Amino acid sequence: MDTQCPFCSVQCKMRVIEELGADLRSTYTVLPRPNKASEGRLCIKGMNAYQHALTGERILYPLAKKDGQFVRISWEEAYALIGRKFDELRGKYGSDTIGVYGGGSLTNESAYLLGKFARVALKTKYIDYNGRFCMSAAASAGNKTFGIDRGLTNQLADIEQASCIILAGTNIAECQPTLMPYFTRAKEKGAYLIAIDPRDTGTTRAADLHLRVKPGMDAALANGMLKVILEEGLIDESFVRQRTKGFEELRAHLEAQDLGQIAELTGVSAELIRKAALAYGRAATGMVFTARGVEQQTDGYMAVRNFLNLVLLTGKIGKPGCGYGAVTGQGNGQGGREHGQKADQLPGYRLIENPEDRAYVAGVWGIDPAELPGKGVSAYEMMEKVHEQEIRALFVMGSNPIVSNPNANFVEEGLRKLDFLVVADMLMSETARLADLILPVTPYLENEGTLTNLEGRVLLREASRPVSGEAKHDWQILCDIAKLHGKGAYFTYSSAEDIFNELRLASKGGIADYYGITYDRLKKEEGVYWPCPAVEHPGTKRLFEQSFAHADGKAELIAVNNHRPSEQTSNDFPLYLTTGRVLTHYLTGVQTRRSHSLAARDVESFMEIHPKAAKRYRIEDGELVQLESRRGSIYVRSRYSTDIREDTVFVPMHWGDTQCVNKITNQALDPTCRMPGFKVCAVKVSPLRLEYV
Ligand SMILES: Nc1nc2c(c(=O)[nH]1)N[C@H]1C(S)=C(S)[C@@H](COP(=O)(O)OP(=O)(O)OC[C@H]3O[C@@H](n4cnc5c(=O)[nH]c(N)nc54)[C@H](O)[C@@H]3O)O[C@H]1N2
Ligand SMILES: Nc1nc2c(c(=O)[nH]1)N[C@H]1C(S)=C(S)[C@@H](COP(=O)(O)OP(=O)(O)OC[C@H]3O[C@@H](n4cnc5c(=O)[nH]c(N)nc54)[C@H](O)[C@@H]3O)O[C@H]1N2
Ligand code: SF4
Ligand SMILES: [Mo]
Repeated sequence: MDTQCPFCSVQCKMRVIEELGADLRSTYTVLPRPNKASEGRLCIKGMNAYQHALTGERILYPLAKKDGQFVRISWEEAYALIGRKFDELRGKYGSDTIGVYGGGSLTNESAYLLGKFARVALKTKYIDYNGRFCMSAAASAGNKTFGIDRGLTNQLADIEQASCIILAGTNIAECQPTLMPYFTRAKEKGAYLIAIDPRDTGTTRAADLHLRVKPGMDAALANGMLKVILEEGLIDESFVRQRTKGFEELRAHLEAQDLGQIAELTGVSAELIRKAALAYGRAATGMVFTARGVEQQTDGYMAVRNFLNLVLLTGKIGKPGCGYGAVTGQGNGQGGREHGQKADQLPGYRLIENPEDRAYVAGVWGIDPAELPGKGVSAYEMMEKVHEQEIRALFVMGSNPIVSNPNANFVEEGLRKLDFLVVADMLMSETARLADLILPVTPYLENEGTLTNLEGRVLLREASRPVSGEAKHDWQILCDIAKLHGKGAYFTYSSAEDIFNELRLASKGGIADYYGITYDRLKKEEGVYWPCPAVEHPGTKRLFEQSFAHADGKAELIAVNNHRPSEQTSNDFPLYLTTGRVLTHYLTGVQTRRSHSLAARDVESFMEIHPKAAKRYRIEDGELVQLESRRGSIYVRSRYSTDIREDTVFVPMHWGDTQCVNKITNQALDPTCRMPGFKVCAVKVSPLRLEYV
């Protein structure tokens, strides 16, 4: 079976071979397939992905909760229940009482259809998706600065042409492992690698210079580097003059910065800040990458903008070996944010509040623009609406919100108040356990569709394994429910390709223009880069060679203040907690915890703590500890490590229940993009020993 990995944004291609033995048991062999992004590599998660897709724990039939227990029902019963409940609640409270919550693992076809489903079939304004927690800071910074948001402005092949590379808050070695050779090849050609991370990771170890920034202080660190670049005359003046605006304000702001003070704020010495700035500023070519370390902050939008200032002031963009990358996270983190599952968005990156965009998309959908709802609210704010019972029914497709939202206890409390919770998933997630109705869906081996990788390369995921049990594809479920609501005429697709052809049209002329991309081309061309406005168009490998996407063709510079994280440490909560990922698990772990080869490597969560900090709080190595914030507590095992700053502990996000780190994270949101500050909160830690219980 030729297919594509269901996990991260590289979207490595693979072949899964299933052989039936004499004992009628199947064995599986997984082989990487050559492809321009992964170059024929696979990481351990991809190698073992088939295990969760084929586990005996797959949900294969619709399940309804009766007296606290799930019982198998037929699809007819499931749909009748949805029809009855949705009608009843809408009759009482209006259409906006139903919320729709999507995900970046959905194919482009399903993500597109989910947006149409919410607006046309349910007529609700409340739709958003888990990508809000992932890409919203970088996406809004890219849109505002460049006029377009595509993860990488360049193709991956450009990386080895860069002579200086900044990796800020990105742990590629564990999170996009098959991309590491792009960076090691760049190093072999003489590139200088700078990593910015409060911890030592596989990625920082590959770097020539590691700036161990204090959590949440990236904007200030970038100000320090910008100041040095300004003072040393390393600005590309003709580029700044011709292709950007806002320089004078930025210059005045930078002149007023004090490097000593920035060193203090960031915990990185002025010498190291200078060293990094000179290396990047003097290099002939260079690329900057940011990921969630910089972005999942209450100033994530502005922090990214300051890294973009760095790119623009040095003119390092739109040329071979020069560019920026927001390292996209989920398999379809890119496509998932382009085609309308975001609260304010319509397909092709159009805006739901823009009258021309509304008219265009309504035309494609065959409805009156006045019928389209307005914009809703961001993912976490939807959970607040659930709490307030403004949303009384929630339809979740492709996410596990009670584990992935910040302040997870509050989110769980809210979901328990719902009159009706429907979860479409292939596995029993923590959120599915709370559902009134679970709809079984197909995993990657069974579900064909397109996904757009971190480069903006649209790829066709083949899927030839027959559907297991009574599972259905996400898009089929949406079409069936639309029919229930008398909207079947707008949802008459018989294949993913049918939906894609409508998506092409709906995105035509938009920022993320897929019109020129067809299934035929995808089969022949190993993927096509958007924007691709015509079938004859080759696709856009490198953005901004001539101009930026704003009407005047210029990129926007902006002065960024030295923000501090919204929650600070105190006597009661003396340590910073930062959160993130490990190599073997994926997001809330619903899939990877069911893959025995992966689960065996990391069976439970942990807290990485510096031995000196551990001594202060009487924590032994390997013992269970209680980690407490102003919002709750979790229980994890300590792991001594000198890889982390003494003022910071790290806990991965892949476990639920008592190890769900989001029970203690902070729900404060970035004011612009509504990204939660997942990467910094204040905690205290104490040993969990009998004597203390
Ligand atoms: N193995 C694995 N791979 C994955 C995923 C997974 O769950 N597991 N998820 C996928 C998804 S959806 C995403 S979004 C990506 C995420 O990819 P990344 O963003 O690379 O992953 P994280 O571990 O969340 O954070 C990256 C680094 O940021 C650092 N960091 C923490 N706080 C700060 C800070 O204040 N400043 C700076 N500069 N750095 C900080 C952390 O120590 C961490 O090493 O990975 C994708 N790939
Ligand atoms: N503390 C902390 N919290 C974080 C983060 C962090 O770094 N720190 N990172 C944030 C980020 S970047 C992200 S992306 C979010 C992710 O947060 P979630 O979206 O909640 O995480 P997943 O574990 O991917 O949940 C996906 C669910 O959908 C199911 N699923 C997978 N594929 C499909 C499909 O094709 N169709 C359907 N219907 N279901 C499917 C899976 O089985 C799983 O139950 O978490 C965020 N939360
Ligand atoms: S998890 Fe990412 S790097 Fe690993 S095989 Fe899958 S797509 Fe490739
Ligand atoms: Mo993500």
